[in-house]
Amino acid sequence: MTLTKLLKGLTPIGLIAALPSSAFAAANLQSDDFVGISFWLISMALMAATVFFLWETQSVDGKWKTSLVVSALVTFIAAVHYFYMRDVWITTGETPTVYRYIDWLLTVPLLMIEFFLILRAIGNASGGIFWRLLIGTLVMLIPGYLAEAGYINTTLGFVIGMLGWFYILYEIFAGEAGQMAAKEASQAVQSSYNSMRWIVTIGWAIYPLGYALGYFVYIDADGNTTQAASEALNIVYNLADVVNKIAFGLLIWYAATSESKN
Ligand SMILES: *C/C=C(C)/C=C/C=C(C)/C=C/C1=C(C)CCCC1(C)C
Repeated sequence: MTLTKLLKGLTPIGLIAALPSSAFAAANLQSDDFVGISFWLISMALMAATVFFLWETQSVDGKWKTSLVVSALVTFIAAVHYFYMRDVWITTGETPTVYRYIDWLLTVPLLMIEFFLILRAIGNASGGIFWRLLIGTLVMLIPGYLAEAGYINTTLGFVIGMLGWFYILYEIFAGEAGQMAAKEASQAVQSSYNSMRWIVTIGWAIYPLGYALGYFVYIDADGNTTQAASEALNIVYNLADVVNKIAFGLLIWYAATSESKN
């Protein structure tokens, strides 16, 4: 039993520890490269969070185990992408757009599953809710990628992406999902639904802020982005990930442990 538990805890650590070596050769992190340092710190925090969430599945009741595993998958996938993004930034000084969006494309739908699991704990959540949230996610992320990667105009990508985000907000506040949550549910489930709303409203707002700094604020006289722009964009996206992946996972963990003990 103890051995199984130990293995369960050690497997993710071993897996994650082996990953940085598969990213390209470790570059030299400069002491004044604060964006690079933030990539480094957050990749470690994401690994630690993964191990923590997996470990804690042992001490929560059945329905919460899945939620914690999903939180762990989010931080795990992000940790791997952070290793690569960190190397891109440190070796080239460029914004790791492709890795960033592949990460989001995987982790944001997982967060949607997380929301759906919370809703299901409240009552009979229809599959339609999940699909609508997923469509909102794609409308938010795909134009963002196309714009950041230079395929479409950055204002156009921003506007369409914002519409996708507003649609998600509509769904969780006023749509079927919002109405379901207003119905009777335990204290812990209600509080995790509320945290979810806060995260999607305030936590997610940090991303378009980073985008705006990167493409609309720190531009030079010719309208081109500057070094300050890519630094602002990356540091703000990184902080947003701490809030929306690690802190959000901790909120779920808090709800799960408080409901499991009484
Ligand atoms: C773990 C990663 C998460 C939760 C990523 C979330 C990303 C967003 C909420 C991105 C939003 C954007 C807009 C609302 C406008 C267009 C630009 C984006 C893609 C940065």
